[in-house]
Amino acid sequence: MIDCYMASTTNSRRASVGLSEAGLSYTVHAMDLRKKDQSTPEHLARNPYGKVPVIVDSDGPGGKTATVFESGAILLYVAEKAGKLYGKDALDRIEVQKWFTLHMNGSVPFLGALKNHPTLKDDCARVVRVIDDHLGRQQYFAGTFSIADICFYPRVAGFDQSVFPIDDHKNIARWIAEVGARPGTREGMSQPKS
Ligand SMILES: N[C@@H](CCC(=O)N[C@@H](CS)C(=O)NCC(=O)O)C(=O)O
Repeated sequence: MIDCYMASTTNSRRASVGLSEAGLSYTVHAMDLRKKDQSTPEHLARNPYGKVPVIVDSDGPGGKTATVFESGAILLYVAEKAGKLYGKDALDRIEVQKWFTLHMNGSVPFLGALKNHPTLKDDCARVVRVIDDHLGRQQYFAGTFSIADICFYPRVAGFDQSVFPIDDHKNIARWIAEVGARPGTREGMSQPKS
């Protein structure tokens, strides 16, 4: 059984979309960040950083319980557990790893911080141009839909266009529409229900 501790945030939805797309069943525990659910002793035992998302898998490696924090680590865990979403072969896995790392270290933090740090506009424009060019050449970041797509999608779905006009980039807009129509992605994006 997998428990997913999450809130209505883009970081959290990276976890729920990953779980849904991997076809793993999970129970959502909605955390109220305003009430500081993330700072309780119970949650700090799951994640000493006191953040969401966190997943707890009672059937982890060797049948032991695995607790995973950081949305990127959660996606890697889910892909490995399910044997899905991690490239179609060894070469393609390298593509997944490159784009996953670029998103986690570059595009996602830049776009997330832009609203409060307008000086990041040039950095955002640069990385968005690279992403748009790439998605003009292929359907997904790697050869098949993967965690490289999932880690980026919640950040840009419904992105505030007045902060950055991401929808003006036609290949990214095409990719957002396609990924957003996937049943697993829709299911994950609809969490938490309450
Ligand atoms: N790098 C972390 C970021 C997680 C994060 O910042 N979570 C926020 C919600 S989006 C949070 O838990 N904030 C509550 C707090 O910092 O007390 C990840 O990707 O999981």
